[in-house]
Amino acid sequence: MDTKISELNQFVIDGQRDKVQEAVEELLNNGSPPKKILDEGLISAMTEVGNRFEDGDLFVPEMLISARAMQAGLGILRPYLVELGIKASGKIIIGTIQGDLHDIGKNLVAMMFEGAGFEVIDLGTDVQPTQFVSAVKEHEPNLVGMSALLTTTMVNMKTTIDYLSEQGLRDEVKVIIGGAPITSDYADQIGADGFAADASRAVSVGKLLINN
Ligand code: B1M
Repeated sequence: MDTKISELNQFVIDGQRDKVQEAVEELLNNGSPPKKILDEGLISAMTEVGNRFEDGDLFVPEMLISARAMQAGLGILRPYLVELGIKASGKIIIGTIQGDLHDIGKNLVAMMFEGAGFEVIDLGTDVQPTQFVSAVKEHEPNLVGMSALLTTTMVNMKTTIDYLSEQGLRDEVKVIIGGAPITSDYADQIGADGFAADASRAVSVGKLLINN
């Protein structure tokens, strides 16, 4: 990895947003290929952040700060990637389930997917089953991600999965769920394809589900 790219990598890990932006601009000005900046500068840094989080060496606030720094760099890089027609690793529609307004964890999951090179369509909070279904029809994602923080709203995940089936879309997507009250058993019980306990594992599970 060249020096500038490894510096960028470290700025993302350290969550230095301004430095990340400057480094991406400098790399682009010096002719570094946008795909290399994405893969070696941003995505690999977020992979490392995820690994450190899973090992307990880094916590949610630091992961959020890194994710925001990564997003700042991605903001500069995005037009170049669009121009090159770089294909995302996958597409995920994500939202906090109907009746639930908690979005800190969901946002983190969304950012980690973005950091892994996914196209992320974030439907926000209090997302009705009909909204998930419309979004699947419109965007044709590989993955649908649902987050719930309340025992009273987690049941709406099943309603959403059932509605996807009713609309003939269940086989078109893999469904991954998470949030504080969610367990792997619950995911099995309601017919989800995957469960993850945290944002970093959500990406690993999502990639496995779509064989990526
Ligand atoms: Co609320 N709240 N809250 N709250 N809130 C909890 C969840 C609660 C456990 C607090 C408590 O009583 N101890 C409790 C739920 C009890 C229960 O259902 N068993 C609770 C309650 C009761 C409520 C209200 C009903 C309170 C009231 O009004 N009486 C109300 C409900 C509003 C609503 O949603 N309709 C309410 C409101 C709020 C605030 C608005 C004040 C605020 C939310 C702000 C926001 O999100 N923008 C809030 C907060 C902040 C919390 C706590 C304190 C923190 C949640 C959080 O952000 N954690 C929470 C207590 C707690 O969890 N300790 C609590 C940090 C975040 C990074 O973690 O969201 O778990 P988390 O996400 C993790 C994993 O779960 C996982 O990855 C994330 C990162 O590693 N994950 C996924 C999450 N989604 C995933 C999706 C995946 C995979 C992994 O795949 C797609």
